[in-house]
Amino acid sequence: VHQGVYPRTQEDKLLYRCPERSPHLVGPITVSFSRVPDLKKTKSRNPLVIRGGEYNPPNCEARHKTAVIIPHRNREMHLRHLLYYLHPFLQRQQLHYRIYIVHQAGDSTFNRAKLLNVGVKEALRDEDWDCLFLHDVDLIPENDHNLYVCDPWSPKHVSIAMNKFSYSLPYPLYFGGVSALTPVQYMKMNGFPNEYWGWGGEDDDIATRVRLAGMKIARPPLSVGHYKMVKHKGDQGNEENPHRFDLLIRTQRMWTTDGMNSLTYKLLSRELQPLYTNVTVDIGLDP
Ligand code: UD2
Ligand code: MN
Repeated sequence: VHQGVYPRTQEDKLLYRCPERSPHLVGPITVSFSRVPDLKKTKSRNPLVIRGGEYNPPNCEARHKTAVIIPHRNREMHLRHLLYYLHPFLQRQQLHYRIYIVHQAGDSTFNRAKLLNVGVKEALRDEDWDCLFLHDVDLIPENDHNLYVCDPWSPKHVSIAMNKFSYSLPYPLYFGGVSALTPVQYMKMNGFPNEYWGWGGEDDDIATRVRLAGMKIARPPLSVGHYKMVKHKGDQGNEENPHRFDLLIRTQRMWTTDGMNSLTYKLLSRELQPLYTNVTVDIGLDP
């Protein structure tokens, strides 16, 4: 009905919701890591992104608002690759979005899942996001039909076809990489575990929590869930977690008491960078 007519004022905007299918989608995207993009250049290519890494479509009212939450330490190059591709990708989807980097302070053992819990808590203080995207820093989506919106019924595992695993799902309950939950789904499973320090296991714990909380894992079509991971070695401070198998046996007993309801941390700073909000946090030490 409103084709070709653009809202001009804030009032107009309320009358014009974005179309159900964005006209800006292009499908498959070529992702290359041959040069590391400069943050200033990425900013100038995304002039409508405001401080803190937030965006609203200029000509229509977004149907969805998504927080992208990225656990991070010492991966600046990967972050530059991701921001270069992710900002235009999300804008083509006509989303209201904001990118949060959750930075673990200090150099004690890394804890991905706990950082994600912190990110969710901090993001929900800003806005009533209707979707939370929990996102590794080194994974770049390769098809913009992979919409960064939630499934209202089920937690969604999104990075299902990666170059790293020859573009197929490595095993049925795999939940690593990128996932998307509504805040209600996230709280229903008491969030993610806080007790996995170091590499591995936490993703399988999360997949089990989904089931224990009475939900199922949703996935996009395989052709759409394509991701390219930047090649990397294991990080210092994120060595394989030797306790992960012991922990995984206890998920059923632990999930109701370890998670969002037991989360403690010290917020050290919150900076509004041009392309993202940086949350620096002290999450304590590996016991
Ligand atoms: C796999 C999973 C990941 C997680 C991990 C085990 C995939 C694609 N991803 O990733 O979701 O389950 O295994 O814990 O299968 N990070 C930092 N700095 C560090 C260490 C980690 O920023 O020093 C962050 C960063 O966002 C990274 C993520 O944690 O992408 C996962 O760590 P990884 O990339 O080293 O682990 P990987 O690729 O085996
Ligand atoms: Mn990785």
